[in-house]
Amino acid sequence: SVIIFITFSLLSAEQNLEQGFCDISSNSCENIKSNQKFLFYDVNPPEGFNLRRDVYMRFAIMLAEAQKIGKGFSWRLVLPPWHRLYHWKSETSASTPIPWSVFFDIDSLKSYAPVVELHEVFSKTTDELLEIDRLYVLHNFEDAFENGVFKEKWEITQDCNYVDRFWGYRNVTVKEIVCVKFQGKISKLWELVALHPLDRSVMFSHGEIPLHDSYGTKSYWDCRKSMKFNKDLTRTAKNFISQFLSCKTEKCSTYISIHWRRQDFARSRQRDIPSLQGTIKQIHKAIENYVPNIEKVFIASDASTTEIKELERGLQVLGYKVYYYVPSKSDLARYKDGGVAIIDQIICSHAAYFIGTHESTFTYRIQEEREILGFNSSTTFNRLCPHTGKCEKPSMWTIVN
Ligand code: GFB
Repeated sequence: SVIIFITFSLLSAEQNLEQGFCDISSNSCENIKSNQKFLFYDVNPPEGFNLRRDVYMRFAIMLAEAQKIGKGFSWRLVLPPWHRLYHWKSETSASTPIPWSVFFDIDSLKSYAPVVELHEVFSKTTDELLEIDRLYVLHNFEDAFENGVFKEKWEITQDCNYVDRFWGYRNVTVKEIVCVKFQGKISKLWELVALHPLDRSVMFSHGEIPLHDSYGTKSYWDCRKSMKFNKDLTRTAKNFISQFLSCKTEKCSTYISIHWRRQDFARSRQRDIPSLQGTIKQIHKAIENYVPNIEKVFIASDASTTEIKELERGLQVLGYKVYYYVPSKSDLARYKDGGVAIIDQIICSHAAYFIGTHESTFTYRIQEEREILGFNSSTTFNRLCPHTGKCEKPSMWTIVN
């Protein structure tokens, strides 16, 4: 019976190993942990930085939740390097893929989910060549509703396109490509992973298609809290706040902040945003109504210098002091467009009052940061309104601790 027992436990460990699952209490776990499997993903190329942060959270929560119920211990989420983002226009962001550590505190990310940088995976490969076992190219069903009902489902299909960018790396390839129509929550992706239990590396393209398992829950906020920024970026933002906005505390009472989203957003969503003169009036009105003692206005924006100068002049005429963060050449080279945008977000997060742009994910991430900092939600969920027509209040996604 001893022999039978040993055979059985070896077999089950082997099966577990194959499936990438292990029971936390079993001895086989250590063995499995050393046999890591890698889950890669990428996102629709035109999507911006802050939507991508949300997609990261969906995957990070998928892995962290699987671990909580004692599954998926061998899987590591590979942080997809930042490469050629549409909104990043400066030369310093142009060609080389950027690791997550430039923008985020990796130890903090790791405290929530089992993540690794792509270069850490490369360091485990031979010949600096990475061959992913299977790539699932996700795409939407033509019609999300069947007889008016939204059902979670997936279906393997014959054809789909994958422009193999692999985050700008030429030395990454895949062995097999599978096209899948998918709709539903992200944890449903485990069903696809389970189709090929021997796979040790799996990739999902169009990672933006699967939905959050549970948006706004404690897990969501635990993950969100772990997305701390790179310490250097935080230090630079705080120095700016202290030097120009006269505040040395977490919650400042000395300035109001505005996220004024322009560029492609201003072109494609004209019905949701005010004109430049309208923006000036709304900032003035908000200060008068809610923070009448404040005279410092911090503007975060992707607007052209001409537009910003015009906004500044309009506010100065009304007696305000206007601030915006302009990186030195060396800071831009170090932080890149992504880091500069994060510095803008951090400065907005600490203000006494914040006004954002309707449906901009850049604004959403600032609102979350302010929830984490403990601001009263009424100082956070405010938006610039269009000149005419409806102006719905932003949804309040308040923190769950
Ligand atoms: O972050 P994001 O997804 O926000 O994309 P939206 C906007 C990008 O523009 C940011 C830059 O990641 C920055 O690179 N940007 C915007 C800014 N506002 C600022 C700012 O105040 N300061 C600085 N420094 N940079 C969506 C996109 O953008 O807008 C979609 O995700 C699409 O792809 C849509 O383009 C129209 O949610 O605002």
